[in-house]
Amino acid sequence: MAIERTFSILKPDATRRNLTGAINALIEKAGLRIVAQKRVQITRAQAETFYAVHKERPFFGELVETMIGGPVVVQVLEGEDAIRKYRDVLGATDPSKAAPGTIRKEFALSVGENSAHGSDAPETAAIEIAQWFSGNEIVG
Ligand code: RTP
Ligand code: MG
Repeated sequence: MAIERTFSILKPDATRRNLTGAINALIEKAGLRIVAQKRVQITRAQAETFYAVHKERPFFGELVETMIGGPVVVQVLEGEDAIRKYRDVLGATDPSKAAPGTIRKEFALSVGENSAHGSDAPETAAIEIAQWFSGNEIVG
């Protein structure tokens, strides 16, 4: 399996409850390396662009409001099979359906406040990483 990079966001519900370290511990325990990380306040325009794939969905407005409701931590994670592995560590979108030990089972409050995002494919990972980090901010 190739070494990959994926993009992660620790969402406002996680920063608000001071859970970024606890989530990072699960990320690192899974064998993923945090090769870039910064805390930012996302603008409305950035949130709308980031989740543009969902713009026709009924939850889009609520999703944007939630993502701009407080600071987030954006990250690049590196490791073997990183995209799939991080999706496994995140668990199901709905925390009530997430497996024990996953980030969303352990920490998420609801579908809307589900603590973290992970890219879903190599193409989206590349786009999302480039949207948030310049090359010299990523140190593998
Ligand atoms: P993410 O993109 O944040 O990693 O989450 P995901 O792939 O597991 O789920 P996705 O289908 O991409 O949905 C993006 C985010 O929208 C919110 N959502 N709300 N109310 C609802 O039915 C609903 N469905 C999705 C979630 O916060 C989800 O993470
Ligand atoms: Mg998604």
